[in-house]
Amino acid sequence: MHPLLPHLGQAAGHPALVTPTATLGFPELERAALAHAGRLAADGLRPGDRVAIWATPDAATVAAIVGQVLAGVATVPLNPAIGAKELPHVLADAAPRLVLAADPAAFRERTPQVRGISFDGPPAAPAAPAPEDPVLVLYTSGTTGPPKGAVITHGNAAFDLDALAGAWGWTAADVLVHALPLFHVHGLILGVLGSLRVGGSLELLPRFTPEAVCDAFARRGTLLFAVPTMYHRLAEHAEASPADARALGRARLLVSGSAALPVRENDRLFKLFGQRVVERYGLTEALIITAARHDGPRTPGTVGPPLPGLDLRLVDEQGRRLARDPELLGEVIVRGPTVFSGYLNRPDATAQAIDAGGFFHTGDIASLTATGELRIVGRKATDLIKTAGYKVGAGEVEAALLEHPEVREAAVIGVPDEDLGERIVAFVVPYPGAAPAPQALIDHVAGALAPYKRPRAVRIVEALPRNAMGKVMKKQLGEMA
Ligand code: MLC
Ligand code: AMP
Repeated sequence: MHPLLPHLGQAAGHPALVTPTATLGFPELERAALAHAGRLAADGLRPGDRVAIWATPDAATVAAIVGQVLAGVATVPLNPAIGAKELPHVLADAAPRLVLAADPAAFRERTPQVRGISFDGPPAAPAAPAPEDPVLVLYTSGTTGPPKGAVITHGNAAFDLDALAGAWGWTAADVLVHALPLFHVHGLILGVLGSLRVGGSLELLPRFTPEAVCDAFARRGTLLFAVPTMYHRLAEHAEASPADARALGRARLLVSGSAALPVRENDRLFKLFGQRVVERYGLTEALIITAARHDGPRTPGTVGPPLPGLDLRLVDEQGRRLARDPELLGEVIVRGPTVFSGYLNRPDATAQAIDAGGFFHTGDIASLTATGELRIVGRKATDLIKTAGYKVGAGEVEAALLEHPEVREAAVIGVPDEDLGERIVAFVVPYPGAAPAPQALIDHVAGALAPYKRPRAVRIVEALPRNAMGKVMKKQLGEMA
């Protein structure tokens, strides 16, 4: 029995994975995964090596990732829409032994070394990973600089998933529906590894549309994982389609996370679906650290209590622990088995993020309610933007804009948005005589980084508001936007 995926190979009586083109039971999934692992071993890969994979949402990609889990090889998932500037950085930093894709032809131009996933290897004997062995390297943005690779271990994932299964009564009887990308914690660890770990059924939708999600619930879904932008679009859809509202309302549990769900939206969902969405909070480096329970209070505006086994605290600017008092705001810090082992090749950044006591500093500002639920109110750094559930550093967008030949200065902010939570807006000062078209600059960022990092609006200005020190006053930009 594999320590992370104990149900693999067991006859469950229901499929492990359903996509529009494939249905795999646990035994079939294990066979495919072991054949892939065998092929990797025959190619000389050893536990601890890294393999990058273009994270397209299909059964072959999931089976390959599972095979890599069994082989003890760490997976580096690549966003299929990753930009031209970011891809070389990730490949150089992660230095994967192989780059794989379910459809290699689609990625050959960007990665000439890419290979197809093949399930014709001699079945491998699964490796027995230790809890501290890496399972995934997930690239995540900071305020400035290129994304860093967060190294997540087998132990991190197993502990977190068990805590969430406990909080949500998540069992083999559940059918999880998700349409999240497979290159972040939410879709890959919670969605894919979580469903397989509890032995449930995973219905993986290759692309999010409200219709496809409601249809999956009309057929057999019991559990939904989605970001607030998806819930917003589901609400818009359900208001016009009562039958779909009823289908989703029959869900056992609707879970929201990765970004703030406004109270007003939460109430709207409650009216539409007849049940309160369950919120949970986390981040790439510490996985999910708080969650409302299926049988506990679901207080709008809060993200539930800390998961059992984690030491979560609020600290003031001097690092002093704050008492549990709804009036006291502090930074969330957390210590425990879900905290990652560090950033790949970045001991400096790791030392900055994890203090001497082993606490990871999240950068999120929150208070604790009298009943111990976390209420997130903001972020320490204004230069981190959450848009449609994706984290984007203002600095990386500014750097991409500055590489455009017509851009002399650039400043990027997040502006509140009903659909996206925050919308990326760029202010650009062109070189004298230049007149860049806003759409050209938007396309430039979408191509250099990834479409989700593109500004939704670009304002051409003569100068940026700066203080006496020459620093751009982003608050003023917010008022201008
Ligand atoms: C538009 N597009 C462009 C473009 N303008 N492409 C290139 N250049 C341009 N200038 C394209 C987009 O690529 C996309 O293409 C289409 O237009 C629509 O884009 P969109 O409106 O931006 O997004 P959409 O496809 O509608 O997706 C919305 C969404 C998505 C909510 C489904 O944002 C999403 O999946 N978010 C989830 C993020 C997530 O999983 N976060 C978890 C992080 S983990 P095309 O071809 O695709 O149509 C974490 C920890 C935790 O946070 O706690 O969970
Ligand atoms: P990422 O690095 O992409 O994993 O994003 C992590 C960040 O998303 C956290 O630091 C929070 O700022 C934010 N986040 C995640 N879940 C929630 C939530 N339920 N409510 C508010 N913010 C959230």
